Amino acid sequence: MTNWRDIDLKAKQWVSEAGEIIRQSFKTTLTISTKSNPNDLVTNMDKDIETFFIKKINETFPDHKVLGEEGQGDQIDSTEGVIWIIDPIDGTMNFVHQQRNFAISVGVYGDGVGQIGLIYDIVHDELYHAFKGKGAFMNDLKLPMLEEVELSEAVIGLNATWVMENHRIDHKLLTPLVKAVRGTRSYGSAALEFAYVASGRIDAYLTMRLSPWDFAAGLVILDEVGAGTSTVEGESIHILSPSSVLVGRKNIHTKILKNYLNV
Ligand code: 2AM
Ligand code: CA
Ligand code: CA
Ligand code: CA
Repeated sequence: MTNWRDIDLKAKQWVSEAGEIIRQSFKTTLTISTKSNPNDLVTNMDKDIETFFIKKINETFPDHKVLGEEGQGDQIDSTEGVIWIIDPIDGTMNFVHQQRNFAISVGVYGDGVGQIGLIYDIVHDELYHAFKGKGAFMNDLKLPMLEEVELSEAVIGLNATWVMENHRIDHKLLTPLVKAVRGTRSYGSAALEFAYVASGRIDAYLTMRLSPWDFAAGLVILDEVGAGTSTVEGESIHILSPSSVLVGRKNIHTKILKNYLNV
């Protein structure tokens, strides 16, 4: 039988150690390169931190699999077994430009079911964590279940990209939503946006293109506070596939799907 408590302890220990490595890296010079386009950045630290996790996991749990953004983990085509889904640095552009507003994101799934979610905001020393069925926390503080708010009093996480012409969504759909809400924010780290929805700092988050390592941890944490989570088509998010994502307080999630995304 899988000992999820033991996995949780180790995951937290390694996230904390990885955070310290990243903190130390502020004193050194980063090597920065680009991936899919000139604005898609990656640094030596993204790769080093992913390698750090893979080494620890392979040594301690040789039968577990790892899926990481930088591609040094396993080739995975089934949700069977224990899979660690890791984004070593989520918000690399912020890491490079601001040295803040980025996080380590670690989700651990068993046969496709999210069991552990950790999002660590290193600079603020804020660890958002959840263990399936045991609630979500920010450090030692238990996060309350999310309550309803009026859309007119909601602040939503939304990148300006999706309100301009783009090939993923009819941008005209979102203009009325931007008008209806109290305000919009874009933090540049999907993991932190999930953590902020979970902790009530924002009321929803909508984005058109994320990968498993962006949402694996966030979805576990959001489940524990009773958030609504789906694709923008209102379907459930598949844990191993790229996806659009809409998460938020249940009533806001439903309202955005029905009244703005025409689901
Ligand atoms: P990353 O920093 O780990 O790459 C930025 O808006 C958010 O979207 C970040 O969480 C970023 O994760 C994520 N993202 C996903 N795909 C991306 C891409 N192709 N280019 C830039 N950011 C991407
Ligand atoms: Ca990236
Ligand atoms: Ca990411
Ligand atoms: Ca990343």
